[in-house]
Amino acid sequence: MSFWRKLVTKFVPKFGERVDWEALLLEADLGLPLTLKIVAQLEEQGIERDFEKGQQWLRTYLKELLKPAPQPKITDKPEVILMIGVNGSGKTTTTAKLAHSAHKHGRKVMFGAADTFRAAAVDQLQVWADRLHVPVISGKSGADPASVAYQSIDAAHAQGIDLLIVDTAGRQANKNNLLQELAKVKRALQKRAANAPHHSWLVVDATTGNNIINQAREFHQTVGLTGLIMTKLDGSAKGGMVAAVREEIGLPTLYLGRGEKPEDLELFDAAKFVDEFFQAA
Ligand SMILES: Nc1nc2c(ncn2[C@@H]2O[C@H](COP(=O)(O)OP(=O)(O)O)[C@@H](O)[C@H]2O)c(=O)[nH]1
Ligand SMILES: [Mg+2]
Repeated sequence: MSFWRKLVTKFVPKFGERVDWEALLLEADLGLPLTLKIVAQLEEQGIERDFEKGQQWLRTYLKELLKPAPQPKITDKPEVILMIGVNGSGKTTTTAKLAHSAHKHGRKVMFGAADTFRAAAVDQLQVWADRLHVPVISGKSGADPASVAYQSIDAAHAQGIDLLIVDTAGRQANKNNLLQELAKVKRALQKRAANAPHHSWLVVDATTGNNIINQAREFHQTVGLTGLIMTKLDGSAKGGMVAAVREEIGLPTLYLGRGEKPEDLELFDAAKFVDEFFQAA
């Protein structure tokens, strides 16, 4: 049974009584502000008691809300993506997936291994780089991530790279250190190319549910994000948080991760996502 069906069974009474939209939408991970806004609009239209009508309206509303924001056309070389997110969210795996996809378009890719917090992190990126034949610029374990980032953009310029993807750490002694470190990495890239990074993408794990909104807010405040990538949607996670993040922070979802292999990356398609969200509803 789809998760939405389960929720419907739980929150929508069979006869006459009020549908508990608020509980239903919160359980679907839409977050409080968006939930309250939707409930108010259902009531305003007088369809809050008609579940089928309400659900139909909600589908259209979510498709509209999640419509991808037009992405700027980047002509700089290299185009630089900064990968951001907490430990284990899927940054390194997504870095590999993005390289795989760029290769299909004939682009030359390079990785910057700015997760110097753990030696294993550099090794993990190196394994992907070897498999995908991508050059990597990395520092020693414990090296300054900002200097690795600077070296990588410098090398990418020198080697005529089309796309530089800078992988970063998701952990530090404390959260504030991590945020400051990311801000410093960003400044280092800017020193070499004023428009870099062209993209600062937050990678979040769909299974972490509600906490995603707090992560997005914090990273956005300090680093300034331009897009969201949600991973691990191949599991039981529902992904309603992409709507909460769009509503509360204005951040568009760009890609979805649906597995651990390089090809398991999907361009975000709002209509498809919403249809799947309500699957079998
Ligand atoms: N099932 C699934 N696993 C994923 C996905 N993306 C990443 N992973 C796994 O999640 C774990 C952490 O990923 P990693 O890229 O190392 O996260 P990082 O710490 O943010 O760099 C690894 O075991 C990955 O294979 C996904 O879309 N689906
Ligand atoms: Mg990593």
